[in-house]
Amino acid sequence: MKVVFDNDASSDDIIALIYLAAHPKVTLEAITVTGTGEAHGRQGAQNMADVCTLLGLAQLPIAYGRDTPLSASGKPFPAALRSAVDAILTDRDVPKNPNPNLSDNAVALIKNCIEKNDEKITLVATGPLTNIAELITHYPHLNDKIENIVVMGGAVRVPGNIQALVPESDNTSAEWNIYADPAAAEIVFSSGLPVTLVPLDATNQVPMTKEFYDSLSEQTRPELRLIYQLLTVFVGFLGMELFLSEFYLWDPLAAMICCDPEIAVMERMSLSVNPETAGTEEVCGPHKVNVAAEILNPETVLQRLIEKIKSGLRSGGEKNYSGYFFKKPADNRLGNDSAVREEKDETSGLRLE
Ligand SMILES: [Ca+2]
Repeated sequence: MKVVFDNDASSDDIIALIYLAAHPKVTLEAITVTGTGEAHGRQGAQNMADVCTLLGLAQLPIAYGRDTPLSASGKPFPAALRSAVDAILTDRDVPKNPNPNLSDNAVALIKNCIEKNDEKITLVATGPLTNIAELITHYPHLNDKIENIVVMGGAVRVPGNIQALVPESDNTSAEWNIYADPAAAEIVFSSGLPVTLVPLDATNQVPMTKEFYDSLSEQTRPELRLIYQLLTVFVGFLGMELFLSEFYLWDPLAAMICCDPEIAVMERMSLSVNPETAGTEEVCGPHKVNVAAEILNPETVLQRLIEKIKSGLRSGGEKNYSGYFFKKPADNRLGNDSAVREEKDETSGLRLE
């Protein structure tokens, strides 16, 4: 499965990227960052380039998109949150990518990826849909080369999440990725293209658990340690109780359903975005999308996420990853010897630190 990962460079987008990079079914063709999401486009793209270095994908093409929504009514994520997300990798164990393959035209990058490939491309979209909507608006002749658009977004039969970031809002129906650019979401939902939507209805079914968080603290792989560090930021910010009740792995679940759709029960629905509220509503319409309505065995999902990442990383050679993690400068703390030390660690039970 050839994937372009369009995202907004927040913690769970990064975890989704780690999952996609490790999944044996997936070949990542490019990463695009929307300028209308949690991170600012350029900084978000640089951050994703840095994570790619950790994953051995230092030269993966990355681009960021326009910083204004297609929708006049689109609302930006709160400024303080955006600044925090821009700084998400500060003090993390992630090497800087000194020479990223970075450009400023996300839509052109997706277009080029689709055009150059004989195989159809799957778009995984875990931020506002600005880039994807622009693509399908300007280049409709490429529609039949899009295998699927897997979207994390919307709240169909459950409340939205605007008040989680803006408590004074009276909006109880919208989900942030749609709220930030409702017109873009409407274009995607009504496009007639194959769309798989992973809304809050699905992500709410996989709550964070203390056991999962604690188990990550035991992991020594740099990628898994990064996941632990990213989650620990939220534990520090929210406190453990709120972290466990309010934080979900929204974007990784979309990535998992993209790769293994059998973990969800899908319902076919026609959806429209309410122009007043940006809520995602079931309507009678000609085009239907696949909506992840129910997660099967939700209690196994978090462990499955980690196991898939671990097994994918172990077979890294198979995916031909050849970057930072597998050949590193000797003076870096994630240097060559750490892989050796880690292997010993897996057998001896010793911790790296
Ligand atoms: Ca996201």
